[in-house]
Amino acid sequence: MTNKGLYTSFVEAKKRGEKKFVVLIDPDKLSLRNLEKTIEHAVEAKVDYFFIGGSLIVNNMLDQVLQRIKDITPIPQILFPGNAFQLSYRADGLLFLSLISGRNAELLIGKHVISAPYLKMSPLEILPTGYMLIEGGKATTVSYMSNTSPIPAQKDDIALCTALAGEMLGLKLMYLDAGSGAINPVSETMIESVSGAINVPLIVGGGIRTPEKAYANVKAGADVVVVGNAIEKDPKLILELADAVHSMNTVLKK
Ligand code: 1GP
Repeated sequence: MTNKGLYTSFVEAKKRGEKKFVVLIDPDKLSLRNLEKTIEHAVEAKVDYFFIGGSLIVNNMLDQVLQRIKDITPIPQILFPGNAFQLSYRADGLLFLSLISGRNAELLIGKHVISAPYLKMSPLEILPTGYMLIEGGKATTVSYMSNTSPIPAQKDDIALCTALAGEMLGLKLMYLDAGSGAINPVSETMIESVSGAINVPLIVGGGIRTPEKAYANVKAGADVVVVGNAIEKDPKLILELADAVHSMNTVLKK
């Protein structure tokens, strides 16, 4: 459980108003050929972090994917685990997720108790994260697997109070997620409400497909934008999405 400076990098960027773009890689969904292309575009686009994870991970690609990325680029790799088995010392950090939008005790604290001793010995930087599932227009794997209901899409006030409570409990990052492949991504009004209420960095993902939406999210207050699905379909999109998020940084410098 070492300090690799990942959390500091999120906080320092937030202080400077600098926005970060993350490529989410689900080792289940990606072919090795697509992985190479994805890494190539990510390096070119100056992507800030990789999140690596999926709800299931039924193949044995996790270590291979982590190693392959490491061989090519120093862009930090953060595990975004769908369950307690998705751990690897090859990554740099781990989002230690507490599913605070749900009421499943196992995903609020139960699984964490089981994995804590292992993580304590690991070289991973642990990033305590309040994970909030927001209704995104279709049933998601996370919702089904976690046996929890998402926060209704229009209930900005519930999202705000949940994030506030998560921050008061000491969680260091907040993640608003409409779920992978969501039809409706998290709304800008919800992002604005939540980001205005908390001090910790805010991550937003789920169903983001266009540079316009990525830009609208950072403008509304997201500190970090995550895209997975759209990039799996078209790795070239990484460049436009990263540019859209990072263009906010140029605006701020002026
Ligand atoms: C899902 O936030 C991520 O957990 C990314 O979602 O795959 O829809 O981009 P997409």
